[in-house]
This record gives sequence, C-alpha cells and structure tokens, in this order.
Amino acid sequence: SGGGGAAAEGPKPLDELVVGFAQVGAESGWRTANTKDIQASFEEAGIELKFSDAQQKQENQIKAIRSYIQQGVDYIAFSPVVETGWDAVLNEAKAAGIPVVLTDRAVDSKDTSLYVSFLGSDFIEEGKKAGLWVLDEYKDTTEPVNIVQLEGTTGAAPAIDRAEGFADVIRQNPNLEVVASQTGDFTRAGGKQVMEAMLKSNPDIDLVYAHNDDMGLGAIEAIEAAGLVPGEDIKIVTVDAVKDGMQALADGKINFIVECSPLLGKQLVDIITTLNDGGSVEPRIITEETTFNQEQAIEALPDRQY
Ligand code: GYE
Repeated sequence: SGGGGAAAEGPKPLDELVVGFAQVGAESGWRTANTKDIQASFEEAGIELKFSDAQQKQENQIKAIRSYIQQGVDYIAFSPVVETGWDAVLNEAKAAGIPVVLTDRAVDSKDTSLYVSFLGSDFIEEGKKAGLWVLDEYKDTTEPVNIVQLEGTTGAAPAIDRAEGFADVIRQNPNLEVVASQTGDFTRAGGKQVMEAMLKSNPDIDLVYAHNDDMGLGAIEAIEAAGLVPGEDIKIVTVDAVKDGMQALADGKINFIVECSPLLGKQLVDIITTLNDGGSVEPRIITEETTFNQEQAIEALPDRQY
C-alpha cells in the first residue's frame, strides 16, 4: 500500500498533521451535511484540514489533489465525483508517499495499492432496499407499473450502483418496468426539470425512484405543478434521508426513503489517526444504515441532525 510514510518516523503530534480533503461540491443536502461533519470532526480532533469544493467537476478535484501533493500534506482524502480517470493522479500521490483515503464514493482503479481504504455506503445495497419496497408495494398488482428513475451524476458510484441494485430486485416482477431513466445530477433543480419533461412524455407514471432526496423533492414540485398529488397519484422512493426528505416523507409526499449516512467525519479521523500511529485499517469500511417509512420518519424527525 501507499500508506505508512508518516508512521515510519513515529506518530506525528496531531496538531502537526495536515490533511487535504477534495470534496465533490455542494450539490445536495447530503453533501452539505457531509462537509459540515468532516470539518467539525477534524476541528474537534485538532487536526488541520485543507478543504476544497470541486463544484462537481473532476478536473477541479484533480487540481486540488495535485496542489495537496505539492504542499506536502500528510494525508489526502476525497470523494471522487465519478468512478473513472483517477489512476494518474493517484499514482502521483503514491509516488510522493501520501496515503489516500476514498471517502463516500469509489473509483474503478484496478490497482488497489492506490488508496488505503474506501469508507462509505454500500450503494448497491441501497438500490436493493429501494427495490424491495417497490416489490412489496406492488406484490398484488396484475397491471403494469410504470416507473421513472431520476439518476444521480452520470458515472458516479452511487448513480451506477443504486440503479444496478434496484434493477436487480424489481426484475423479479415483470409488471414493474422502468419506462424512463435520466440524470438529474443529484440536484433539486435537476430533478424538477427532468420530472417536468418525463410528465410530458409519459402520461401514466406510477412511481418515481430518485437516487437522492433532493431530486425527489424537485420531482414533487413538478408533480404538484402538473396538478397531481405526490405520494398518492405518483409514489416516490428516494435515498439519503436528509431532513427535507424526511419531512416530505412525514407529510406523505414521499413514500419511502433508504438512508445513506453523510456522517463520515469521525470515522475518517479514526482512519487517519490509526495510520499516523503506524496501525493498519480495513480496505473497505461500510457505513451502517436503515430505511424509513412515514411512521418511522415522524418518529425520527425531531432528533434528526441533518
Ligand atoms: O446520496 C447525494 C449526493 O455520494 C452518497 O451524493 C453521495 C451522494 C448522495 O449528492 O445526495
């Protein structure tokens, strides 16, 4: 692995450690909560965090990582906007002896020595959980069910995997059909715009599967503008469980949410301090998550942190 550079000379005092974090952007409620949690966790640990926002552009993330390498940070963590195209810059980090931790999203690099660990959710599992709810909801239906899918950012691990897990499960009932699928880039505006177009070209939509809450919330606006009732005329299933999504679920406008936790900060700090102490970390660390129906959302909302 590329790890262990700092530990070779013994652990550094935490207030001398410098970590560079290359964030995806600020595209969703999930991302905002994730950024806050990471910044707060490093501050609490007394570790300096250099932070950059790539505005959902891979070239900006690559630039940020190169600048962290140049500045000689001790560790680099980042959430890759898309899966492909990272080998060159990750090899540069490796050559500089800077360990890299993937946070939240995966890369498709075959060479696993390019990063020490991948900390984040199992997105295929999330897609399956969404699919299982749909399978159960329509188990007695003999009519075709028209599903539209609002995909996350094209090429992003959560978009690819949430589509795959969902498709794998709904395949079991031939009445369940995805009649349209398009990217809304994980944003509320994107979800609204795509849903508007889908409502025009598909008169008979039964269910929306949105890869995150924000796109689902955008779809709600489009559905209401078309004079339909979200959650009743058109059912909605989303992923994330941020506060606005949970409120819409409590209000009956969303029908089911698969949780994806953005609170990765503390685990990321643990990884860095373990490596700094010369310890080793698991190559894959999966976040624990649940699902919510309306009742469960009403119960969880008062204590929801994000
Ligand atoms: O679901 C979405 C965000 O990568 C898991 O990115 C993350 C996803 C999250 O924009 O809301």
